[in-house]
Amino acid sequence: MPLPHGWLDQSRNFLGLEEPWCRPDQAGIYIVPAPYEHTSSYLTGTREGPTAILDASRQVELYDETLGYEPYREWGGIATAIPVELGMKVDRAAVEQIEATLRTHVESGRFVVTLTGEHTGALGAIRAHAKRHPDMCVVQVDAHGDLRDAYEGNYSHASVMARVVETGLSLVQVGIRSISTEEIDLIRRTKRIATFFAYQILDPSGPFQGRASSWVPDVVKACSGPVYLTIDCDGLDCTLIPALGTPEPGGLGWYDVMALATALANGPGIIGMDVSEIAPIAGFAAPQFTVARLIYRILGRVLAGRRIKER
Ligand SMILES: [Mn+2]
Repeated sequence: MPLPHGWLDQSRNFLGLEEPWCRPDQAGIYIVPAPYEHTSSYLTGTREGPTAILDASRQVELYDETLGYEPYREWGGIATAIPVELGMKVDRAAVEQIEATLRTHVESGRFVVTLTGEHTGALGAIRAHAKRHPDMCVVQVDAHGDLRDAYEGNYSHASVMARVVETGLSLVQVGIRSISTEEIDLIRRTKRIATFFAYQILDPSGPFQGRASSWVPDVVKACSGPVYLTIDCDGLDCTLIPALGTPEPGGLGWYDVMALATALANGPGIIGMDVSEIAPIAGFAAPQFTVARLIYRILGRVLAGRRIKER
């Protein structure tokens, strides 16, 4: 049976999965590229990020030695949708298009991973998930607060989390190390925002001594419900992932982000996620490979967390 229209085959899908493991009717996970880029303020190219991640993902090992199985099989497969068609849409219209497309995927009950360009695209995915999971909270891994009220318009990568908080959702920020006075004021005024600055959690001389085993439990405690995880890749250290729209040093390492994802999956649970802000560097695949591997490893932890709760 051919794949239904709208889904990518082994030559282009996430992990290069063959049939039947890439079929949307049986897969427990949907990967949805939404390559939006309009307001990138420094380096451009994030609209190429989703395809670069898909390309690199085909080199990711399918066995997860930390779990002892191949997560894609345990999920029933992973189906990859064709990219959301944005045409010339920008700002509100683009976000609404992403939300409308994501809504149908989320309503199917699958675990949905959105691959977007600039972080703004995540807003549509977050709104689509909030419709189905009104009790969810958003955990944001990011170097930037993204809480400016307006930055080159209301729909920008620098104000995307201000739009999220306006919808009434709680927000937990992790790895923040580039933020304005205006955003700090908003954090102080708003009870629904908890911010874990990079200097507090990652600096060995800070209050948590840079140990994930110290700060991760506090992040989990700050979560008010099941978690939607939005990963702006610049939240990770820019030496680990240098292909970014706005690179910042001093971010999370591989084992930091894995410790966080594992604790969230085993605790409040993760109900959806997105990844953004990869701006590929020609001839340099390591950043997008790292992101592809991160996504796959997190998908394994999400499933392992659900199994712990089912016991
Ligand atoms: Mn950022």
